[in-house]
Amino acid sequence: GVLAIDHVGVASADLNDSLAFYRELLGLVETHRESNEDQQVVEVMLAAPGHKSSDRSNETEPATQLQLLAPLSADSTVAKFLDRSGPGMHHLALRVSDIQATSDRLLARGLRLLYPQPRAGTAGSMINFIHPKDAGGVLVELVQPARS
Ligand code: CMX
Ligand code: CO
Repeated sequence: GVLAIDHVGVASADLNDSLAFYRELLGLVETHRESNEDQQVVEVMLAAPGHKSSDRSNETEPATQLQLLAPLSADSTVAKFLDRSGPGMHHLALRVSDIQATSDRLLARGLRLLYPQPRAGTAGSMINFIHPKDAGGVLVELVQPARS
């Protein structure tokens, strides 16, 4: 089942602008950064200070994070989103214990997943997406974290 809200994805036309806002002005802490060639995005993960993901507390569960997304190329899905909608909220990511089991349950109910098999997500996780038309207008990402 769903364990937590893993992250909220925000599409950014300029990562430096977004970091000036969320990191410098609002004080969120950068926890991770990577390029995902498969998704054609650069992503920066941020967490509130004091949460485990920012390495400043003893909490056992990782915090919900903010995922800033910038396109690596013009054919990135995030580039298409920015062209059509401009920068802003892009997706809601739910952390699941077993992405295959969750996918099977959704598929059995007739919901559309975007990929036939999970793909590589942040930090070795496995991800898939529920089509926004089958999720009340929200692009919902399913994330099974890498085993720690
Ligand atoms: N949130 C909500 N609705 C969205 C959406 C979003 N992010 N992106 C598109 N839509 C809507 C469109 O507005 C459109 O609605 P209308 O038909 O009413 O206009 C509908 O979905 C279908 O749009 P489309 O043009 O057919 O599809 P797109 O080419 O825009 O692709 C999607 C949409 C979801 C299939 C594509 O963005 C995708 O494959 N996403 C999954 C991968 C991804 O988002 N990667 C980046 C994040 C990686 C990560 O989190 O690690
Ligand atoms: Co995401």
